[in-house]
Amino acid sequence: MKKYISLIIGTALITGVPVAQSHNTMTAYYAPAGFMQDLELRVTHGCKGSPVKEVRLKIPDDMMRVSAEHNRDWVVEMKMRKLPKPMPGEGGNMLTETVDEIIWKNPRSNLPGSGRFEGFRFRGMIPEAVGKIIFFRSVNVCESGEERYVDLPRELLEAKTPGLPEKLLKFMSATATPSAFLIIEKPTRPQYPFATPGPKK
Ligand SMILES: [Cu+2]
Repeated sequence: MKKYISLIIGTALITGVPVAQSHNTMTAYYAPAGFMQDLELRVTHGCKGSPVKEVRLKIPDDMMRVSAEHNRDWVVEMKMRKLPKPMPGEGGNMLTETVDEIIWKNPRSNLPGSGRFEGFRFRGMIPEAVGKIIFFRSVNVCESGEERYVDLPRELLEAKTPGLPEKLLKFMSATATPSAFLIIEKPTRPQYPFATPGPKK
């Protein structure tokens, strides 16, 4: 306990940003199961003060139909991966591959190493797994060095895990480089078009 408190303080001192923002995170921590959802990865600082020149985001295996928002400051690149078996896409055509990684690079100007944050926007289909927590691994490539936010919790964490808030906080502070997380929640209303039934339960 003491150790992780000193880690938090250490991080805050080094980066000069509030503790809650001191790593790459999802801007919103919750998303409704089965929704096509706008998502954003928030980059809160560079590598020990060095500006960020590239951000790489790994898409979780069970997230499909991913696209990235157009961006006039960063060159956006997508890496694809083959699906284990073809699956139906929008409009009935069969998909054989899906987005594996989104890369934002060669910006008009690098993101300052501290004091400013930036959101990297994309969208995708949230898996139909209410209560599951999915992790987005990401890497900040800086003018000097890189930070790989790729660590996962040591135990399975789910929405129903007892003591989840403390466990998430501990996960986010126990290592220097935790993965960003997203908690899948039960939709409270159907998605547009509202006349059709909502996502399966
Ligand atoms: Cu950090």
